[in-house]
Formats: sequence, structure tokens, C-alpha cells
Amino acid sequence: RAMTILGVGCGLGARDGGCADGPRALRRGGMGERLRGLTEDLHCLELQAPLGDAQTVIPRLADHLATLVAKECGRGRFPIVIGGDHSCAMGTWAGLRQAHGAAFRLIWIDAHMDLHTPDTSPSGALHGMPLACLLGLGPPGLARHPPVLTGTEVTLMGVRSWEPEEEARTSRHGIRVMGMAELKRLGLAAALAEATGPGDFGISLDLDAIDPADAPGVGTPAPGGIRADELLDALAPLLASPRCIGLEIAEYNPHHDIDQRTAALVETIVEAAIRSSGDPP
Ligand code: DIR
Ligand code: MN
Ligand code: MN
Ligand code: MN
Repeated sequence: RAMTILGVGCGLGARDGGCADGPRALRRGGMGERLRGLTEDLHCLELQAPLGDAQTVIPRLADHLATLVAKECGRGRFPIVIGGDHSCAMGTWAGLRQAHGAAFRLIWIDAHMDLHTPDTSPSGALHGMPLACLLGLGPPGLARHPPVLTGTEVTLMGVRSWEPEEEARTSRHGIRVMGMAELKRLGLAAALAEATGPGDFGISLDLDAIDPADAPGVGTPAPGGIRADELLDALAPLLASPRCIGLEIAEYNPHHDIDQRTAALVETIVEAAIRSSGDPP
């Protein structure tokens, strides 16, 4: 299928702003050119956050990204958003909600819950809030009205670092939580199959969900994560599914990467999405 990669060069939502340089570093490393060699129809767009404060820039960037994502989807193209800090999710999934007629589930793969609001966040960082904003929580400008998703449409996977207020929100909103222990018990592929359900779904992958040994290029590493090869094996069939409506890969921070390990992983995941897209359902 036709695909569009949208790079979002923004790090204002994180304490360490380095992921603003993520999409640019991937482009300079030749990712787009190599991927275009694999497929007839791949477009690459790149947004760069302007200078300014996070509270002003991020809502605008999210609106811009939502418009672009909706436009690409409307043309029948599969959107792949590459961050940038995870605040890009506010735009990605708002855009998909606009463009996609049917309901869909969202699989949020992350070491963190991203369910903070300014009054519960210890850091104040907006990349800790995107899922809350998609549920309609948070401050004006960031909270999505009407909500993009309801909690029962969301599954959190791989989480291992959160604040009590976030955990309370998972119960209050009916968000399914699959921590590392549950992923080990079920196996990642079975867990993902359960999370997607029988209908359409999107995937938001925060690279810090992956073990820092395999994905060191993130701003907030958390030990004890999902191994990269396990994730690739489990993700490949999902990316091949016509029920998969969008993919987001966030938090790539080239300044913390070691031997381009994380960059290579991002490329391998996108490559899996491209290669599998000709597969029968
Ligand atoms: C932390 C880190 N919970 C915060 N969040 C991250 O600042 O809110 N989310 N890194 O992906
Ligand atoms: Mn074209
Ligand atoms: Mn995270
Ligand atoms: Mn996140």
C-alpha cells in the first residue's frame, strides 16, 4: 500500500530536547532513500518544531500534524509518524480519528503510561501527557474535545514506570494495562493479538518500551524492557494486517544512541511495515 512517513522534529515535550533531532538524523543517515528503494510509493514529509515554549508550540504542531495525517489517510495512504518526543501522539491520533470512519483500538507500547495532566505531573513535561490529552483530560489547547479515544479502546503495553495518579486513571477510564510480567506470561504475540481485538487498530510505539540494551537512543530509558527482536517478530504480522491503520514511533533521541542501534531498529520496524504491506490479509 501507499505509505507516508511524517517526521516530527520536536523535543519540547521532553526534559531532554534531543529528540527534536531524531527525524533529521534518520534522514541524514539515509533511511528515506533506502526505504524508497523497497517500495513504489513512499512519501516522506518532515515537520520541524519552531523555537518557542512547549505550551504554545506543541498544540499548534499537534493540529498541523493532525491535518497532515488526516490528509494522507484521506488519500488512502498509510501514515507512519516518526518522532520527536511522544507529544506528537496528540496530533497523530487526532488526525486518524478525523480521517478514519470506523472505531479503532490503540495499542500504546511504552515504559510509561503518559497519563499525566499538569496537576499530577512531577516533571511538567508534555511527553508524559499525550494519552491523557487524547482521552480529553488536561489543559485547554492540549486536551482533545471531543476525546479522540475512550479508555476502553486503549491497551497500555510494557509499562513499568508510573505515578499513582496515572494508575488511578487507568482504572477510572477502563484502560487495559499489560505490564512486563503479563507480557512474559502471555508472550508478546498473544498479548498483541488480545490488545488489537478483531477490528481496526493503531500502534503508538514509544521506543523507551524497548530494553535500553537494544534501544539506548531515548531520553528516559527504563530498565527491564521488551527485547527488540521479540518485538519485531510480534509486530511484523500486525503491521501486515489490513486492520492496522497507522503506526507511530516516538522518542528517538540520536544524542543518546550507541552505534546507531536505535536508528537501525526504527528503520527495521518501518521496513517491516513496508515489506509486509503486500501480504494478503
Ligand atoms: C515521566 C516520564 N512519567 C514524566 N514520561 C515519559 O515526565 O511524566 N513518557 N518518558 O514516555
Ligand atoms: Mn506517489
Ligand atoms: Mn515512555
Ligand atoms: Mn511515551
